Amino acid sequence: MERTFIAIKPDGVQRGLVGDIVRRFETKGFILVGMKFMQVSRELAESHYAVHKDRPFFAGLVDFITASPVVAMVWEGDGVVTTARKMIGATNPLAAELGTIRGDYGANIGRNLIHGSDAIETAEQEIALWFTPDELITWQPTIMPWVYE
Ligand code: DAT
Ligand code: MG
Repeated sequence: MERTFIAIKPDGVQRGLVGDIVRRFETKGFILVGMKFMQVSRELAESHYAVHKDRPFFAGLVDFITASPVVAMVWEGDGVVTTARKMIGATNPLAAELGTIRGDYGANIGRNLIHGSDAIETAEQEIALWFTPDELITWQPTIMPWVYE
């Protein structure tokens, strides 16, 4: 089944929003297949955000993501990449719809709480960057038939 990479950024952890954010993905019916609380190295941050390396905000972004621990996760489900992006909301929290994570909790583009892969191919690359295969668990919740036809 489809998988996506999600990370609760340092501001989400510092503000005590880990539980709320995880709950949203759980209650939606997505399946957690990997999760770790970690301090991000500059090397990992620069690889993860390599696509933005020439943007003016790149240095600040790497400083921010390495400043304090994050919660890195992999979630699984039909259409999880696109739906997780909808649940996260627009990049700028001021533009994000209320009801989304960024729309409900964010007030600044440089403190937008959470990362989610933007496409299936990106998700595969990001999962491989952040997790080793043995850190991912393929399993089926016993409630599965009541969530997936
Ligand atoms: P997203 O996280 O929604 O995929 P992105 O990939 O365009 O957004 O940018 C990655 C992160 O970089 C984003 O979450 C916050 C930061 N960022 C993007 N645009 C920015 C800007 N104009 N000023 C400051 N930070 C920005
Ligand atoms: Mg992005």
